[in-house]
Amino acid sequence: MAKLSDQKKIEVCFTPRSYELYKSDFKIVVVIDVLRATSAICAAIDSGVEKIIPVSTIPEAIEYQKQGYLVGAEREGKIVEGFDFGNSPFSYMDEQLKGKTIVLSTTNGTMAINTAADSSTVVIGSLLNLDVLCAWLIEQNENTLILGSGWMNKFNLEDTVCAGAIADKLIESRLFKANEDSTVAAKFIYRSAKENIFGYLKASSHRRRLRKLNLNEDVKFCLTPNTMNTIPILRNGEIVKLDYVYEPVPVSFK
Ligand code: 3SL
Repeated sequence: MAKLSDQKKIEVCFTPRSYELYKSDFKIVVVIDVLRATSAICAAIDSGVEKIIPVSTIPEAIEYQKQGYLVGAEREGKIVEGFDFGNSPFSYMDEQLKGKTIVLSTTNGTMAINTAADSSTVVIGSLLNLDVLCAWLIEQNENTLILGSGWMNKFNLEDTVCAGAIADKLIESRLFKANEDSTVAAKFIYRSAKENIFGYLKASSHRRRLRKLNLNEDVKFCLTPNTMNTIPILRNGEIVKLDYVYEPVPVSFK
């Protein structure tokens, strides 16, 4: 076990608006928007999309579209009229998009990514890449902040479950410690949810919102942990695939 004084910090910030309160002293920021922006980004990069440029506003997205870029734009769960895609991970898992650059603007997720862009390292997390991300974070052994995208700067449950899963694994490694109650709360919420995340989130506001839009398949996909071994990373304003080889521990040795 690392000496207590050598342990690195792992903390959770629930919303982009609180980021200023947390951000000092963290070398790595993990941005999550489980439903659905960061899950869609993980799926896209894992499927061979070369780059994603996250933009916060629709006018910025329009500017890129005028320059001929493929652009995805989502607001309140729906595709914004006139754009190529919305925010469904399935739209980005397409052979034809291999090697392409896509510009993406979503209600909360891309804004959270851009909020954290001043940090020296920003990586994209979701339940889909949970284990690979935790393995990489443990190897980096740096103070790490998990930034949840929330919903319009309010707390949300699905990002908290995912943040709690990451925090729990890092704390279990004994190389990391948490001081903030947000991190303690996220860890306990994850532990209550982990046996059936889909069921646990049944009453959450965003699951209800997406259910009304008939997007349950997207939700099931986004809430299934460890379906990919890809970590997207923000470099100079563009999200690309981090070069990292992950060797999962076989279940029998866990
Ligand atoms: O808020 C966001 O960035 C989106 O992920 C919301 S939605 O899942 O596409 O509705």
